[in-house]
Amino acid sequence: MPILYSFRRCPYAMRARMALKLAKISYELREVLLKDKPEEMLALSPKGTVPVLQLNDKVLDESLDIINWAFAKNPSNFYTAKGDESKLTNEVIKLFDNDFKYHLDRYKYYQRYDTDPHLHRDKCNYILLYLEEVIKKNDWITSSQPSILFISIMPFIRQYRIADSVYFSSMEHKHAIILLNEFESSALFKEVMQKHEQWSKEKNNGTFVS
Ligand SMILES: N[C@@H](CCC(=O)N[C@@H](CS)C(=O)NCC(=O)O)C(=O)O
Repeated sequence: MPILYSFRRCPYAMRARMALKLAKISYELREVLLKDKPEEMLALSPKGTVPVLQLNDKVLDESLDIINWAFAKNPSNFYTAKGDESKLTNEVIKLFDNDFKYHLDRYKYYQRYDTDPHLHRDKCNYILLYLEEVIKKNDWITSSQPSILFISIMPFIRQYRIADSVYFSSMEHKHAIILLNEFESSALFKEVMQKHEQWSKEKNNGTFVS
């Protein structure tokens, strides 16, 4: 059975858990605390980030690799991007993983980074306004079947909203607001956000997820 080392609130782990759920893959979930990572996880992936998926024949320690592996196993519950949609998916995910995440961290944790939060909040906003245009031209993104693009970027937009929800709701990016509401009220999101106690080898308290 695959083993997933995960941290509940990590956006990368969140999207990996959603992909496994959509692909109906059963696995053992081991909840990790980032300040107290288990040796077993570090032995598999010394870079020390979650999620890490241990399979029989390999270890996947990048969330997008986990998502693509799950999709290849069973794509039936995902929206399948066609032609240029795949290219757009990769471009937008890259924009969120790199630029949006960079500015989000400097907005949320401005004291740690010693930055101007408003400057970084505005940079995130530009990206959300760009996303508005992308969604307007590509209604498949709002398809009832979640796409890889949707599950990959929504956890970051959620973090952005949590940083200042009044401000978020007052902004121009209406499509992103609607999408986020759909995302947070979905059964998929609720299922992958269940709480689990920290895993340890001694307690052997992994959770069977199916
Ligand atoms: N590129 C990685 C990024 C994963 C990542 O940065 N995860 C964070 C948690 S959200 C982490 O594990 N950070 C290590 C730490 O804080 O010690 C992926 O997509 O899986």
